[in-house]
Amino acid sequence: MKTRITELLGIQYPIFQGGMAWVAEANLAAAVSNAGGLGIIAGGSAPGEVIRGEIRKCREMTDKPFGVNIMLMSPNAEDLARIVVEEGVKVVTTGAGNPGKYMEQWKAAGIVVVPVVPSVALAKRMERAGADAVIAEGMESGGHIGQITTMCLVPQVVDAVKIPVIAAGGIADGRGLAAAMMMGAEGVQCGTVFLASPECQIHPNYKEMVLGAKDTDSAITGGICVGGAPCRQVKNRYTRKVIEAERAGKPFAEIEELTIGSLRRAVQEGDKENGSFMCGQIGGMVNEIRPCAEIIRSMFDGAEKLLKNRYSEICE
Ligand code: TUI
Repeated sequence: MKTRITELLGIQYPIFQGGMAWVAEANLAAAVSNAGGLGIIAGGSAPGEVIRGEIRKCREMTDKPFGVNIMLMSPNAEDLARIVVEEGVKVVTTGAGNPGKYMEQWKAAGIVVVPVVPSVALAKRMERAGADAVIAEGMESGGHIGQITTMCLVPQVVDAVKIPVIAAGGIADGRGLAAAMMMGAEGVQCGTVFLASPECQIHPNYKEMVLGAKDTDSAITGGICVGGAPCRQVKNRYTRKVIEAERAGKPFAEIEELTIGSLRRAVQEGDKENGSFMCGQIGGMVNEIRPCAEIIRSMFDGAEKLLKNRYSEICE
């Protein structure tokens, strides 16, 4: 499958692995890149030097392109913005904010910049600021989300900008990929499906939570409290406690106290009760552990068959 994204990045398949904080480290990123997609190391909230180490490790594990995601709400964003330049990273994706102030230094370094956008307005702003492409991420996604679904967001962003659009949120097989391409996307970004890979280094309990989740098993925290960031994860004691506190109108600081360390408790400790197991709504369809190469191959094989045959199947 050849699109402006495969051409721009020199990759075989137009699929990005989402920059999942605490999750997406060198092993996962290298596996996705070696399989022909674009692996991404998540900056998350880790110290800059830790991410520098992951970048160097990833380079040892693959000679293919890979990227780094910078979470703009994180205090490490400034450091990471500099480190990606120093380390000669080829692709930067951003999330949870507007990367405008870093754009000039990244473009001067020849970095391909691909911000995640939750709305048409931000997509347009990013195009004007010099972004090479945008990732239109629907609220089906795990983690920090916007308000619009992938089905509604992707075609509206495609119509609003000239740069390539990558669809994210709710995509985990050939059907999702084919649908995204039909909406005008030139690539996809997937997170949840890669959680269920042997190369993903999360606690085994996290994988169990994803494999066990049904379609309706995610909950959004931060959806009510003022100043909060809406965040989707698998329903458990943690989500019940946070949502209860929000509904009771508890002070922001008290709610924040509950959320601090919750992603680490999921990823590293596998604390099924008190962890935040970020996972998209498509988790209901992710039911087995498969290597990244197999995930990618089956998605593209499936999409290719659909895109070739579906018309004649339904339009006789
Ligand atoms: O960033 C994500 N997903 C994430 S970040 C994360 S770590 C975290 N943990 C707890 C609470 C919050 C975050 C977990 N998952 N996805 C990309 C994304 N970006 N989703 C939404 C946005 C976004 C939101 C607002 C992008 C830009 C934006 O701009 C606002 C503005 O105008 O500045």
